[in-house]
Amino acid sequence: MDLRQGIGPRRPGKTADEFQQDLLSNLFYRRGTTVESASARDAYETLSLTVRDRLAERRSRTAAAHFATNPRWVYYLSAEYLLGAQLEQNLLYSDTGGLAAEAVKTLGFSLEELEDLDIEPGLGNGGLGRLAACLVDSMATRDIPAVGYGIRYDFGIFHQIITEQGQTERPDDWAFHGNPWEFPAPDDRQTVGFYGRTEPIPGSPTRKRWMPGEIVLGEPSHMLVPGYGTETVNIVRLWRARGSEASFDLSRFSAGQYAEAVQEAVRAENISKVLYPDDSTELGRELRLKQQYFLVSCSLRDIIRRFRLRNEGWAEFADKTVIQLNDTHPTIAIAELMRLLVDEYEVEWDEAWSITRRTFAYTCHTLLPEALETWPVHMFERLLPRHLEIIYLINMFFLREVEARFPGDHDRVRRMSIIAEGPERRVRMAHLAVVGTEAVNGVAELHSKLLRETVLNDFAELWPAKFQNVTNGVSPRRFVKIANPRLADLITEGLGSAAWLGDLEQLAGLEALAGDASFLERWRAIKRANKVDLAAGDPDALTDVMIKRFHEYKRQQLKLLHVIAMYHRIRADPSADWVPRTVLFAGKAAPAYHAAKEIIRLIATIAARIAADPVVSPHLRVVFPENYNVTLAERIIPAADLSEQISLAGKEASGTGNMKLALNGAITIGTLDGANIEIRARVGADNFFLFGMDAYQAAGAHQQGYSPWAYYEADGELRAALDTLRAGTFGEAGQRVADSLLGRDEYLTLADFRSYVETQDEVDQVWRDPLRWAHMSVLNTAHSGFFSSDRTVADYAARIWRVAPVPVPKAD
Ligand code: NTF
Repeated sequence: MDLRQGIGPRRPGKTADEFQQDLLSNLFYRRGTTVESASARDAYETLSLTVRDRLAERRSRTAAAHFATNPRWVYYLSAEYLLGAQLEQNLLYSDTGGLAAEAVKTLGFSLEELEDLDIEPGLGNGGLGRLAACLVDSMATRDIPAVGYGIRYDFGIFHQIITEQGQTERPDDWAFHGNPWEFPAPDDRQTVGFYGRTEPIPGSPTRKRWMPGEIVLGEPSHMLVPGYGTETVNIVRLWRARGSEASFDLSRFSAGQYAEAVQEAVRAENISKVLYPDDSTELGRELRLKQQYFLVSCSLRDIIRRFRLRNEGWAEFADKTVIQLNDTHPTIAIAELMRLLVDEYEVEWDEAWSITRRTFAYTCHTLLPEALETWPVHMFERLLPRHLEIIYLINMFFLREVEARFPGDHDRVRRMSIIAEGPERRVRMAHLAVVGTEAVNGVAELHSKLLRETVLNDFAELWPAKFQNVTNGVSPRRFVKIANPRLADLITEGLGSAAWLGDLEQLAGLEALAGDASFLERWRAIKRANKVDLAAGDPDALTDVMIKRFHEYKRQQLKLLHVIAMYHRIRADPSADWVPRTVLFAGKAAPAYHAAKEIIRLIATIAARIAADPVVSPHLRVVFPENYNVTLAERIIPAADLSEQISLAGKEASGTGNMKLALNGAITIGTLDGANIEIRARVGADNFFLFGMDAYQAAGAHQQGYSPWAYYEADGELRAALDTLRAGTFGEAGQRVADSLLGRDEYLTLADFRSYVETQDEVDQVWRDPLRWAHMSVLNTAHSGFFSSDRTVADYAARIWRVAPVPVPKAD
């Protein structure tokens, strides 16, 4: 029976009755329960399956269209995906929200109740992982044939608890109740080797045989990624590690050695146990490299399997395949593809290298030297002996090329080598990523420029055409329509159509309404209602939010110095006409990053102190909702008035929270860093609170003898804030934060303090004029259309991937 001959599976129906019937069938036949005994979770799972079926039907048409077209594919390799909760998005993308709300009533539940059971898979850390989720959404929305590959961690990013002691971490067993959105695909299981040794193959100078010492299975499952306003449904395929059958030692088990009997299987399964295992030990670091190779090895074999379904030979591989490396984590893929081609498929080295280079592209997401990954050569040699040999060969040919271009420039050769020499030789993954790819891009204009001028300068001189910029973007569906339905409705009404959700530049039409007093009043009322929902303080107070990972370069400590300055001012003159503010922090710190955790602890102390102070608390509140994740972001962003984007210029590659907040009408206070610059250029300098030094001023400061003490001496208000911390008024954490600021102040917090506080005073002045504020707010939304991830994906498609959309026909 050929399904494409018209005899296919029964299509899920479109009417309310059909939806209702499908829901009941799923409750009986797939959940195995009845209406009378259905729990909320039964109802949630059943609804999810009913919605999923509708997407699965679109998926089958997508696969058929892709198969018939044999297109060029995008494969996105990422260690992280922060997909967010699935139910609401899938209701929106399948246009079944209304049907679902009615149908679940018959089971005795409301849709909201069931949405609360929808857990987000926390398979990422921060911006990098959420960007991956926005890009796969937009690839499907743009009809681009794509698969996102990642790891199905058993435990995602930790669950954060905040107490007055600061942050504690609990494991996040996200799939404890199961994950109805996931399809296991055990037949596509892959085998991955580690350790062992290599052997020459007689008669072949470049081929080798690798005999791994450990074998692990990679078992895939996938989640559906529907496009918005289109028929395409792509997938994200996630690998989970399993021991092979041989990893269970029956004889030991029979002898009562139960732990020993399963130890090999446990070791294998540890590979996909947690996202970013602690890397403060050698074992932890090795586990991370193991994860990276595990992801890459499974994914490349799957990519080759898919290629071979439609093609023969290798001539077309690079024309049909582009593999995007999301930062350096999957960079070992370059050596792995070489190994597969040369050792397993017997392709000549030069041809294999040509294929490899044309297949990959690399996105760099940082400028911080400590975030550019390197691995000790000795670890590589033990874990991936064949890959190290291949990297040496790649490096040898590459350095010859450098020598030929720059004869006698030995220093350049040393700087550019993939292997860093020194007491401990290390493999520089970013260098491998630049050498082995066709395109390299940064994630905002400034970032791409600084990459070319600083960390990757030698490479940009060698291959200027390779370097590009693709400014990040965010999904307007998730971050406006789903997160902020009131605002989405007003925008749709104002623009006369909902087409902006698929073409965000249309928001520019709001400019015409920015002078309309009644529109501004409604705009304000929505912000207020969102604040009431968030329930984080007085809805009439200025809601000042700093939501992002905790890192010293992002400078949460600068925001705190401002809070302490306000605290002092209010205490000194309680009856003055203060602008009421709620300062909201949210975000996680890496468990081993002690300085960042001190800052969280200090925030918790200050928040409690202010709350207990009857003089200050009517005017100022500090709140710290715990466990920041996509779901919490969707509640905070619509309620924000002021968006804190205050990193030291030159350190934040892009930022994406800045875009989400501007899109929702928050006004940015920020430095000339990352995408802030592009936001300001679009929303207009008058609608953006700029402060601080620029990246070039910041870069020279330490060499020019920067002294935090000079700022301390010169600024009475700063001195008072730091003295309060030093005196221990806000506990030991405060003392340590002050010591760090007065010690080295790596991120020039004190240097930017005065400019920051003065700009915050300006913020207060504007806030006192509510219509002016609302006007600025509308203009922020109106001019944020550029920051749609649909535009980002269109940029990648045109300039880096060179892929064309493949439309999927509608069901007849
Ligand atoms: C992050 N990089 C950057 O710090 C953010 O500025 C940027 O918005 C996101 O990537 C997405 O591009 C990283 O997380 C990493 F890992 F590269 F440091």
